[in-house]
Amino acid sequence: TKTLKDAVAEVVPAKREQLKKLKADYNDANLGQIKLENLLGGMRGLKVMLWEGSVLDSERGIAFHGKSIPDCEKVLPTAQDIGLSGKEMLPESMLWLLLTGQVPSKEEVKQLSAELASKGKLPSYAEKIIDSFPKTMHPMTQFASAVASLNHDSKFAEAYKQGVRKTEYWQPTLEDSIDLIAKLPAIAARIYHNVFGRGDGVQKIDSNLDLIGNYSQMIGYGDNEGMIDYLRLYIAIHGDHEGGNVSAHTAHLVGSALSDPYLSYSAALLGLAGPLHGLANQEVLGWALDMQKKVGDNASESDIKEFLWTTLKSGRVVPGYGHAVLRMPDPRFSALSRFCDTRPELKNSSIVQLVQKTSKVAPEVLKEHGKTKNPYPNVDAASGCVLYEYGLKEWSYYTVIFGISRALGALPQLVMDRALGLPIERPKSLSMDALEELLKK
Ligand code: NMX
Ligand code: MLT
Repeated sequence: TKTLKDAVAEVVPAKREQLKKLKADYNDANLGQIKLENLLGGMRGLKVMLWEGSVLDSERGIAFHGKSIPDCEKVLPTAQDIGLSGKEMLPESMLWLLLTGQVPSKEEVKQLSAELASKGKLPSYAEKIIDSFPKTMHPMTQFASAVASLNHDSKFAEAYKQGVRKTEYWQPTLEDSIDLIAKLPAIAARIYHNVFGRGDGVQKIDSNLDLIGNYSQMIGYGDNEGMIDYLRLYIAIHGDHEGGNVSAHTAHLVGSALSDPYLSYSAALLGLAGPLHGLANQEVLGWALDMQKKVGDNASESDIKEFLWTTLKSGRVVPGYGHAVLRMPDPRFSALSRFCDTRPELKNSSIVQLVQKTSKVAPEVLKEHGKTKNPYPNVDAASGCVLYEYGLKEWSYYTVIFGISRALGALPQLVMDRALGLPIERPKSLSMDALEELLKK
């Protein structure tokens, strides 16, 4: 059975060759024009980043190395496949796919799970740092700070100091990335325990469990099969959403300065903590509960519409709706909804029902409102209500779970950036005066 490191080592020469050929054949090719509206409009649509793990199509949604979510659900090994219980794909399987472009065998996933378990314990200095945070500090601030602190042990930073060759940068980057992914559950669980008093408080790791089996155990859900499988699905499908989203892009940008994976991913988490990005899943739940208070159970469509209009007329965005790229309901939303349909405990939940009903009504309202380019639900519309129904009701914690996931995509790209020797990112900026001068010519 191949290790993940062996599998990546096999892929690197072909990727280098592909880049060489692309440069040789097309270095001067035009990928489109840059208009002023791109510069002023958040660079939407500009093809200016290389990202191997996934590509987002506005009409079809995300594809991980060409595989849609339903494709992944068919082929990626599940907990059952490695001798545990649970039918959803494992985040370990997604990580393998994102790093190598290949579907791992059951044995490879089992071995990766064991490797992550063996590396999952936090050093005591990191535990002390986490324990020193005030309980009132937002869990995402704690998460990003704790991740940054682990750069104390970075193998990449050490290797760089020792003068490692550029062609070998990817190797300690991969080691740091695997170490970090292994430790994210324990960091997240310790924060959960400190802030909300839940979970075992000691982040014990069982070497026979998968990454999320262990995480669930640490946050007090070790006996809840539904929740464990939900977390596996959630964390697998939030892993990557091509490169331009704020968190992934930030990891890539910071990493381009050869900051190690801990620093790069810490920065990514700080971007994920914004309400227009990952914090939206916390916002959705608060908003949906306000709606529930107002409209009650079994709300009518017109009550929901009225609530939506109240939100819009107050000048706020409807959280969980719209997207910078997608022009369709987010396939991740559909995958989570499908999960709800298969579980009786969720199907009958009033908050899950309200969220589902809202997803039928909101597009019409948002179309009538006329601003949003995409009136459909994104993944955040669905993710929180399931956690809430399973009893994880502390929604200021929800984005931390997203943060465990995004490492599965952002860190593999960092490995690839180093394997391909991509340069420091440094786009050109202009002032308005400079723009006027340029455009008048
Ligand atoms: N509710 C109300 N107005 C919206 C919404 C929404 N859900 N989405 C977009 N708009 C407005 C937007 O504020 C903008 O208004 P203005 O011209 O006054 O600035 C206008 O519609 C055009 O925006 P778009 O081009 O459609 O969207 P953009 O690409 O700029 O932003 C989001 C994308 C996702 C930031 C935006 O749709 C939004 O704020 N959604 C709500 C927050 C959310 O769910 N974020 C999670 C995204 C997914 N994730 O996990 O990161
Ligand atoms: C994501 O998963 O990063 C979000 O959907 C935002 C994006 O893709 O821009």
